[in-house]
Amino acid sequence: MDSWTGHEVPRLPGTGAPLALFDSARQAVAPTRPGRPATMYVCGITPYDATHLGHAATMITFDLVQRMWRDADHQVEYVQNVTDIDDPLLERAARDGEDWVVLAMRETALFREDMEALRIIPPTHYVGAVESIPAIADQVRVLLDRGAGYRLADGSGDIYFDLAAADRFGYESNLSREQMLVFAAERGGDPQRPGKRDPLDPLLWRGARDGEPAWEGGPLGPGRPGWHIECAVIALRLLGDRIDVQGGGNDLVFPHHECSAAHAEVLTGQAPFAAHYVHAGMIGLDGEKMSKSRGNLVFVSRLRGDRVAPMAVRLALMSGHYRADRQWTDDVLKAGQQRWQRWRAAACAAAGPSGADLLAAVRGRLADDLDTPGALAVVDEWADEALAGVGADAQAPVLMADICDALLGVRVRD
Ligand code: 5CA
Ligand code: ZN
Repeated sequence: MDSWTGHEVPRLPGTGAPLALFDSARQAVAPTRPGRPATMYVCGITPYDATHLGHAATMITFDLVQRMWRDADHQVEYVQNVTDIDDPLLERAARDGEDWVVLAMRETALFREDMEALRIIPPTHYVGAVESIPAIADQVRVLLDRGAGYRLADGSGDIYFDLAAADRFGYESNLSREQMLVFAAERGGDPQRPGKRDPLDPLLWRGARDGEPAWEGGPLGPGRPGWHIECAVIALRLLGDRIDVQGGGNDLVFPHHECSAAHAEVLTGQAPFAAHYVHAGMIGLDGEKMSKSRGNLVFVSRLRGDRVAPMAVRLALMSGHYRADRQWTDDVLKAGQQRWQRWRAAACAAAGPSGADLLAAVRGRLADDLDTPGALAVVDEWADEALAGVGADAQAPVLMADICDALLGVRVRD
């Protein structure tokens, strides 16, 4: 499907810094060693509601990865999906008496607008689950043929992945089996379902049900794909057998990314599927994770409608570290707005402290597991000094604007 429209990213002088990121599998910060091209897959929205600040924070995180890689002269192939067929989407459409296709199209269009406003560099490929169904069905067939999938004997037509085929299962999330069972039940799995070989076996193909959309699956029978196989197949098709970064929010650590990796590894015979599994913290409101099911959402579009500058929203979300679960509050937004005003004023100063030093410091902070609080503090200090008339580098304000634009995605000059 169509991605959104990007913008020019200024080239910065000198060489970018090599990026290190925390990998959930190794539980450590490790350097990324991108191949040619650098490859990243990020789990995108299920479009049954508008983009909220949690989605925005996660998309900004991976936008920063892309910006750091580009700055270090890597060509980046970035794939993001849209889960445009899934139970929650169908349930919402049914609740509101709406056509699920129209609902998904509308919310995806709004997401694109929000991403543009937040200056997120568009993915190279923006891919829907529905348009990928033939490819997914094909790979489910491969898993079945290899004995890594089985059909439930209850006549439902449902096909499950056999975890016995995945000998490394658990390496990505590092969870105990007890924890896995809890998360599987909470996050779209069905550990209680009778007839499965292992309660944790994930669904590969859901047989057609009355009143639900279904697609031809050839030997699979009519139905629709499971969730984890969707992301595994889209990533493998467009990025190859091994990717540099698999990304998403930390609600996807298990079962989603564990199962996607298991599917991909059985299909390719190569492990690990991703060199880094990178997870953004959850944005919450009033002490709870922001989520569609809880309904405690702050929409990016609502803030835009209230004429809040998207750059101030972006700065507010970057004021915390990407891995930290954190709360959205009025004070966080206010601080983002004030910072943006100060930076804009400083970018118009006649001179300031060394631009080269500022560039090295911002690169250094971001290279260290995307330390945005550190990077913002470095720019704050430069801005305070420039506004106080400290420093004689007359080129620095222009370079400062380019640094904010290229590395942080924040435009401070009109
Ligand atoms: N379509 C699936 C992924 S394949 C999905 O999780 N969709 S979603 O709409 O629920 O979330 C889209 C992305 O935003 C995912 O990467 C998810 O991990 C992330 N996300 C969801 N809620 C939050 C939140 N409160 N804070 C931060 N990130 C979030
Ligand atoms: Zn996904």
